[in-house]
Amino acid sequence: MTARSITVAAAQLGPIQKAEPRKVAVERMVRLMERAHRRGVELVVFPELALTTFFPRHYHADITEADHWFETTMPSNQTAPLFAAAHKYGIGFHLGYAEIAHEPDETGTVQKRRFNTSILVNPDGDIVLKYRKVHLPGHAAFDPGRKVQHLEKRYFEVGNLGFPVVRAAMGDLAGINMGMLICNDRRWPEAWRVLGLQSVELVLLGYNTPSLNMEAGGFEAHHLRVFHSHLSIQAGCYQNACFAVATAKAGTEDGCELFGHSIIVNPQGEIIAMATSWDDELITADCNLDMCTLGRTTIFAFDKHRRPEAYARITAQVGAVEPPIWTKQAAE
Ligand code: CDV
Repeated sequence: MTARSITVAAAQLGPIQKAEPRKVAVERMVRLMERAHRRGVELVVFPELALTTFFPRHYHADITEADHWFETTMPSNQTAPLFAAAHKYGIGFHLGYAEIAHEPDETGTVQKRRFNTSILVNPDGDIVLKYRKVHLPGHAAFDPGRKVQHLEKRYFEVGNLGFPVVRAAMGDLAGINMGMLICNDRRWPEAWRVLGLQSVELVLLGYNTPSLNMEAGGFEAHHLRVFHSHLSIQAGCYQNACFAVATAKAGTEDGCELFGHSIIVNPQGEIIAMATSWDDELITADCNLDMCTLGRTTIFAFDKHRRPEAYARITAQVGAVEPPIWTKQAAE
């Protein structure tokens, strides 16, 4: 029996400064796709908000002044070279970008809506999956107490597509179960489990994470930032028996340091490739998807061992509540 295998790449991007036009960012990405092709890669994963600087660090009192950071069509003239490169080299790609969509809101009224979005594109240029970030970190109003703003809650709505998984052809394989997370989502086991419950085999994930915790009231050591990122992704892969390609934007962008450390992880939770620079860098791995079988037929055979009747709090409650206080009388 031949293995179900795909060669994937995390195409880490070095910093994209505020003044850097999309054209330059796209040229850098096309160069990474050329390099990927030379290495036999079949699917390339770019970071979150890959076309511009991480603009939620910049405050605009009038939100429409931020519209130039968003894409209104995909592909567009500026992003078309990515689709052309995918076609030329026969590789798929994952792209994170800021999306403006004119769509009905919950009342049915068509509105201009803004999302932090990622798409999965096949070599024919078809968008086979779209995801909109659910876990938006940061704040909505300017915070004078912060050295660097993180205004995702100002510029984006919470994603309204859930956590979809699609089975689609990619590389030499007729079908791979693929899903997506965006940056902060990777820290939430609920998000991974929703993907796991759809038999995801490959999770595509882009991120922009500062080296310093700008919110930290107390001290948080530098190295723990990378540790927590890797810990979350490795746990997500192990507990859901899947691979992940997690791609960072790295280096000093608009004076703010992003820690990079892009990784590819297997269903055992092992890191099988890791970026070591803070620059444009391609890391690759051969993923034998048959490796997903062990976890999902043994320890994490969901159909045999999950106990949803004991998990009601997961969907019934948002914040944590205090437990009852133990007293001797009550215990008797
Ligand atoms: N872009 C992000 O979602 N960044 C968050 C930071 C702000 C903590 C992250 O979880 O990496």
